[in-house]
Amino acid sequence: MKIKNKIILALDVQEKNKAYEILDELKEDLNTIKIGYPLVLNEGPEIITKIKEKYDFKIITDFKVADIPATNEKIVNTTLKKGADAIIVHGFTGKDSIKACLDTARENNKEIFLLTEMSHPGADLFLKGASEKIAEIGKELEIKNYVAPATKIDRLKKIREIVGKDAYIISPGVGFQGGSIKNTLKYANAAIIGRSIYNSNSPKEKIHEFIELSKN
Ligand code: NUP
Repeated sequence: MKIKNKIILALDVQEKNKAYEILDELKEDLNTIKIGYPLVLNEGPEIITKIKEKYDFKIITDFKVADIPATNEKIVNTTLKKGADAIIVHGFTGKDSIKACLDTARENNKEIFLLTEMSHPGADLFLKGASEKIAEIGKELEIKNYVAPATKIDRLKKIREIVGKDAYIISPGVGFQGGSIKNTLKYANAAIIGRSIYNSNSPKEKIHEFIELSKN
């Protein structure tokens, strides 16, 4: 997955017309977007198919899949068949649950992103102690793609050390949550950015600011 400008837009608006408005504005600057529950629960899962048909974006669905293997398989299969290119999967549920997602994605010729550690402060209580183990399970299962936090650079660095230089890490928490794009891209392949862009008066200017900051 080659991500244009190393930025993935987290499109957490809830109305499809707002989503289209932002995508129309940013379609030259991006080739990958992330959508999740805020948009899909409001507009229905067909929104994944509609965006895929209307635009040329890679779509990562942020459903943080976290169930038993049999249920994970159904969630992943349905999501990918709607047109998503990849799906984000929680790691704390353990190897069998992760593997069910991985196998289902492979059957669909699509990908999973394994979520190791989260970007918000509260995640430190449980996930900080588990994330290295989750990354190790990912490596063992030969998973290529990971999610790790831009707000905790030392943790992002640690996850990079575990998964290795050839793994693909995408990182949320830049901008609104306090992470710096420049520091994040030292260890991550791309930054996930939501509110700082879609809530800005000019999403286009804002994304160009991030592109500049990532270079300086
Ligand atoms: O650890 C995570 N932190 C996080 O913010 C894992 C995530 N998937 N996210 C998502 O990234 C979050 O749900 C939102 O869609 C996006 C960050 O958005 P923002 O803080 O830039 O608005």
